[in-house]
Amino acid sequence: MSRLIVISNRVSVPDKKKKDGAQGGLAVALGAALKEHRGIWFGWSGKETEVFTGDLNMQRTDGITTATIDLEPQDIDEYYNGYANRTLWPLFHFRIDLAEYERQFGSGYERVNERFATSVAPLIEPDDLVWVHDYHLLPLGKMLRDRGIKNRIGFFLHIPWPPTRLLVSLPFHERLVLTMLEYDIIGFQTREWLESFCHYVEKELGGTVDADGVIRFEDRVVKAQAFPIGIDYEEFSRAAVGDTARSAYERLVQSAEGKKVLIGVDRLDYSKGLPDRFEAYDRFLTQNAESAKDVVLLQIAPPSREAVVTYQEIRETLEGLTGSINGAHADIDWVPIRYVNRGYPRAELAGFYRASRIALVTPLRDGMNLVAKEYVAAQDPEDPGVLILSRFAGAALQLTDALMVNPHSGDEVSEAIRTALAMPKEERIRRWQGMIETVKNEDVKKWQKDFVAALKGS
Ligand code: GDG
Repeated sequence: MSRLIVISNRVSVPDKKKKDGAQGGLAVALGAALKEHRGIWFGWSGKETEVFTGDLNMQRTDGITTATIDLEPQDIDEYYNGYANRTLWPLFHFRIDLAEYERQFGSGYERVNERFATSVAPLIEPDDLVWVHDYHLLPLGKMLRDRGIKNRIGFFLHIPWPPTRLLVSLPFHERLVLTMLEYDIIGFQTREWLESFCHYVEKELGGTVDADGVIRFEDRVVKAQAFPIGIDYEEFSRAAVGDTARSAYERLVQSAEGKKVLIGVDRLDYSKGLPDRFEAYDRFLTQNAESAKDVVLLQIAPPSREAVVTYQEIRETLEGLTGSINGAHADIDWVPIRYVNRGYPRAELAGFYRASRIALVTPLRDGMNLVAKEYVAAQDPEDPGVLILSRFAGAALQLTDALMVNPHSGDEVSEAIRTALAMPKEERIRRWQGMIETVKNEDVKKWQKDFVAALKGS
């Protein structure tokens, strides 16, 4: 069997000793694939070094080999906080108003991709399969080819691919996409992002795309395909009925004092639509004064990318909104929004999901969104809650039994909250049954297997 070399910005190894299961499904799935294929996971250590040396820190943990490099402060500024998170992330989430096009970000991004390529290339043996992840490393395939790597190389994009008319606002967009055509296979979360990519290749580069997603451009042949990512259903649904989840469940139910809990769980990121969600909830409270005190919104929002100004701003906006909404509606014995700026262990999250009658998953744009799938997996089959889901999340193409909303419309979201609260148990069960089949069958193990099979060319 070929070895698998996984390359991503950061390396995250599943840690069995962590009883709370603090690891995400992605780390678990990639970890399993690496174990099976005796592979190596390569990426940035998350640490700084004064001068880049390219020295590899190799470790073997629980059957998985990791290799990491340290980066210079300037690399982190320009590549990670700069081009990845201030240029590509907003642009790829359709926010050209927030995208910053600084020339040094672009050169820092290329420099760090070169550094990745130089450091990882010596680890790659002739039969290895190479799997590159996400927007931090779009051009890595080309840089590996430049170093003589002839192996099968695949790339998976975890976030949306923007429409051509937005992507062309990026300086040197052609140069960036051309580097991607050095991969053998390119994976997207959904058909929608796949189609946007193919549209760009045809309209801007003059390449051709056949019905099977095979792209031809000059002497290159690249397969493009959708591989919707899932969660580790087995692990998560088991966690939802474990001891930790049960105490978290009890804690939330008791503190809610008979009120129905609406839950939101999101990294604190402007793509997740949190201000719009809070405003829609405010509208619901105003329009439904009689039932308002029967509900409470728990919003868990761990901080993210705090070095980037737009992330500091979204935090301030939410603090202001929470204050004004709570100030306007609260009473001495009730506060409508519990806004929590911290993360919880996964098993506790599972208990919180199970204790919540409604999940509000309303991103303005999202590659997939795993929270929607986790919420479904954590429900009690006899008395499941209702998923209110943004039509702009990749997950909306799969979880078609959710209550679908336009997250920009406060009226629509407020109406969906009312509908969800009044929904008879039979309808909740029927919708949940439709969704759980997908969550169970299209899980992260299937995603990983499908991608690796495609990468092998089988
Ligand atoms: C990117 C794409 C795509 C959140 N709060 C806590 C916590 N989380 C976990 C959730 C979930 C994960 O973080 C978030 O995953 P999402 O898919 O919702 O979103 P992104 O972080 O933006 O991920 C996205 C994904 O990549 C995978 O391809 O679906 O579209 O943007 O698992 O549970 N976990 C813990 N405590 C928290 O408080 N332990």
